[in-house]
Amino acid sequence: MDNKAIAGILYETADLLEIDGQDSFRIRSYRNAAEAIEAFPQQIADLIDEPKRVLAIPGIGKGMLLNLQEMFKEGRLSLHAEMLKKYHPSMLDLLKIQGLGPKTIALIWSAYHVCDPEGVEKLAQDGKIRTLPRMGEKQEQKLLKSIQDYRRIAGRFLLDTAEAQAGKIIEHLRAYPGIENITPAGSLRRGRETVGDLDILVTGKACCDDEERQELIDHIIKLPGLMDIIARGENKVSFRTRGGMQVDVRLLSPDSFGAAMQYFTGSKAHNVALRQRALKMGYTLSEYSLAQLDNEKPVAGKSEEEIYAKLKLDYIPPELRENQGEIDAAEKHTLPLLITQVDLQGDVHMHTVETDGRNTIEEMAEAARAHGYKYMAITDHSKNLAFANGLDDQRAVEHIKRIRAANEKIDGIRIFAGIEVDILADGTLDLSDSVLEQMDLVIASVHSHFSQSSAEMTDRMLKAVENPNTSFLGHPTGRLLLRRDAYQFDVDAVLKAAAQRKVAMELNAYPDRLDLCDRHLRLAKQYGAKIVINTDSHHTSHLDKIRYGILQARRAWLTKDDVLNTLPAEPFSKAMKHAW
Ligand code: DGT
Ligand code: CA
Ligand code: CA
Ligand code: ZN
Repeated sequence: MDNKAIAGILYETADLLEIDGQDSFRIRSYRNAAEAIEAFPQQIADLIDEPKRVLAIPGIGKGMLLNLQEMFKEGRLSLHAEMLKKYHPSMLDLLKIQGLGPKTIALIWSAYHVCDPEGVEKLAQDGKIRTLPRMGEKQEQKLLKSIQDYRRIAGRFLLDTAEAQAGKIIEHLRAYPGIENITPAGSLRRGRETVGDLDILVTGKACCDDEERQELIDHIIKLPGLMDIIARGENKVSFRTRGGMQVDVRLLSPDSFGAAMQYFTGSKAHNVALRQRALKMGYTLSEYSLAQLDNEKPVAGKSEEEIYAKLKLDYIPPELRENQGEIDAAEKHTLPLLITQVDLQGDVHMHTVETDGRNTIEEMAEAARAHGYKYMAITDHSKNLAFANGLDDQRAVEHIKRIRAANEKIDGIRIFAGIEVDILADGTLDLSDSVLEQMDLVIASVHSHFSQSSAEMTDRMLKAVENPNTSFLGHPTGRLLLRRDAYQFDVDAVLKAAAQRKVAMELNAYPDRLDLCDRHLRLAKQYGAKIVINTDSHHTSHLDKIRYGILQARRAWLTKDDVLNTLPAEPFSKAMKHAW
């Protein structure tokens, strides 16, 4: 169990205790422990045999230590299981509905003994929610919409979660004799912002013989963390993991591996278009091969490259396979040379212990240098973000001095002094102009008043774009994937204004954000707005998450030239002052 999984169970336990009406002190102890573990930089699994080190984590007492030990030993927490037995596991589904907290769930339960999304939806449709204490027609309508949203996102996973799960499967199979290749296909390979189920393709000698295949499947289903088997066949097994993710593993002979990669990478829309093209050229394309239409003789199948080549197309990178014009472009040899991770010369959005980060300036700098970056920026929060201990004018100026001093001290990387300043409700920035002017770069971000009207939010963002100190807008739409929608505003208007003022747009690579999204990035490029790709790291380990941003940039057809932090330090710093 990793920290995220442990924290998840503790959060759920806290919520269940609250539904159960238990005392607030006990509830808080579970929530505090969950927060502490979620943010803890080391894996608890590595410390669990050293109780002293676990107890040294703030928020973890003796009782919580026993809980953690139980979780590692039994793979479950008995209190959590008890509560789910007392109510019903569907309570956990209800808790995932945005805006439906333990208090309301308890209210619904005590009035109607209903605890599943469908049941609550029915109650709302029948007007039975509005009659509850503290509820009304408006809350009832909001709840109905939240249940619809929940349906849309349920069963999907963030890219990093999906990638980690794929990694575990690859690890589990790596040493198995007779396997040549194990690779994820489907939406994960295309880098889609969320993943439904995992599609894993396996090939090698072990996949060529009926008996050996069954032995391999016997091994696959010994995967740690596998919960139940959904289907098992001759060359395929589907199962669910404890985290609720469905995985389809397919075993393929090397002759058809390329065809299978092509087919199972999708997208479906891309495949349909490609198959039509094949038919027009006298071929048939399947998951087994590209073959002659008349005599069914295979002409390609070992690799994707040969399939695209036979179809007279340039190779189409997986990220582009969404039937958004890529087949035409591949035919005309006009596919863009997509940006890659090595093109990036710096990461310029990160936080330190001065606000809500976990590491110092020096630690972040060393980690960024180890990443191969030529420059970076420290961009802590401003005072409006009180819970993050944001900087006021005076602390911001002192922080600039610390950043400059670190830059002097540390060789091999240039450290820019920056800030992530809040865009206040009226569109002004949270710090004085005289302070912002001293920064090498200023990220302007919305962190509050998300529910303003679209007109107000648009004005607010336009005002931030017009502020001469703004270098780029941070996570411009504010969405949190699978959790919170983007706030309402006129995206086109803001992108156009940004292009005109030479204010850039961030592609925040943090897997919960991926903001701007691929569609908006492509729009930004159309309008001539430039992009900066950053991790928004709050810990040195987060710098790795840049790859999820690169995937989205590639899905948006972006090249090196579209992204400012591919520039060397000098021209980049000028670009942060609107000169490019
Ligand atoms: P997901 O799982 O919802 O994140 O999205 P995908 O793209 O991974 O979709 P999935 O798992 O249903 O299927 C994996 C790939 O297999 C898909 O991208 C294309 C291919 N595929 C699946 N079903 C069909 C189909 O009916 N027709 C065609 N042409 N391709 C299909
Ligand atoms: Ca899939
Ligand atoms: Ca699938
Ligand atoms: Zn932010």
